Amino acid sequence: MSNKSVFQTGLLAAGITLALNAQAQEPPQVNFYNWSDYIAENTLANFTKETGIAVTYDVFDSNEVLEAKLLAGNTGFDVVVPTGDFMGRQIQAGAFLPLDKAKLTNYDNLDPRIMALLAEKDPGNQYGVPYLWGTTGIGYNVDKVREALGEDAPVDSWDLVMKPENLEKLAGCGVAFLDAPTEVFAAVLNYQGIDPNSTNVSDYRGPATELMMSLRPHITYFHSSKYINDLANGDICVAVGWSGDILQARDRADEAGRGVKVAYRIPKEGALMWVDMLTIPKDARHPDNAHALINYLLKPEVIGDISNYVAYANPNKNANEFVDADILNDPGIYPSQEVADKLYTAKLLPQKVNRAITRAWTRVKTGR
Ligand code: N2P
Repeated sequence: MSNKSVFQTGLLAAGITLALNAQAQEPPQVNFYNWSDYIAENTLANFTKETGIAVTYDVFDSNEVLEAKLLAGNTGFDVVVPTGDFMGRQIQAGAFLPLDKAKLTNYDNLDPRIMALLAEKDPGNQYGVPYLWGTTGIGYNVDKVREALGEDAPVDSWDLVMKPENLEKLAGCGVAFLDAPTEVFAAVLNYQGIDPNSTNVSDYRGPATELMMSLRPHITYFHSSKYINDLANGDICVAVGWSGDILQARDRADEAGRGVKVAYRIPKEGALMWVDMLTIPKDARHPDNAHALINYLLKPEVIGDISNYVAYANPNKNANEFVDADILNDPGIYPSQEVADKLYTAKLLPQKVNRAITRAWTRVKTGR
């Protein structure tokens, strides 16, 4: 070997050593992609304090957005939070790493009834740990709805937002619908007396799209996070939205003290109940730290505190002692058995139905 190449080999070796050192010395980190308004104020800082793992935190408000990233791959995220039915189809697409349950020492805190329900979408609960759950119902401004529709306003029924003559009267004070096609179509089908998990493409293209088209002129916007502040500020008076988000709006309105009264109802005809899932993308770069974060979120006191902060129920059977009484006793968060019996869940639908839903939704949103 010439002197020159010895020199080069030496340089190369030094370079590799440097790179390895850099990797070893890279501060431990985890990249977490979660729903907006879905964690307590100090959760992540406390996790970092306890484990030394820094968290890069990013938020979304749509399963479709998360799914597009996951299926494209290379998201850069270590923990993501799809809703149960979306997780089911993403599992089939090979999107996740299986969980290493030996690393999840707090796993036994999970409620076995919820785990059994989830096993329909995740056989053996191999890929997902439930985070929080809630319902998709109606949030409203108590006074403005009374002004628009009178004392008999049907606030306990989907009639409030699915009868065009009612929605027309509410349009003046502002109406928001979630931009969540699978959830809104399920609510519409259920209202029409059709299976909310219909696998019949014509149900979506036909009656469900027709009803949405008749409501469309009275809907101010479709969006899945803006309605929290808008309800709280009195800028809209009705939202088809998520339980905890609407209850956060109620609390923000109360804190602002400007007399805006917000309420949430699970309509009497029934509503969608969903569970959001902690999962690890298959190409996650920090899978050990992802497990550490999930294990932290499985602690009763940690998830109890999150429920208090975001007004969503948790699936942790040992957390109730850490959850405030007004959260535990709120029927919009932990529904009574009678109401729970009317809730339905989203099943995995055939691909052709998912495509029909996407197309029908584009028609609904554009009004054409
Ligand atoms: C949080 C909304 C999460 C519920 N803002 C969606 N499943």
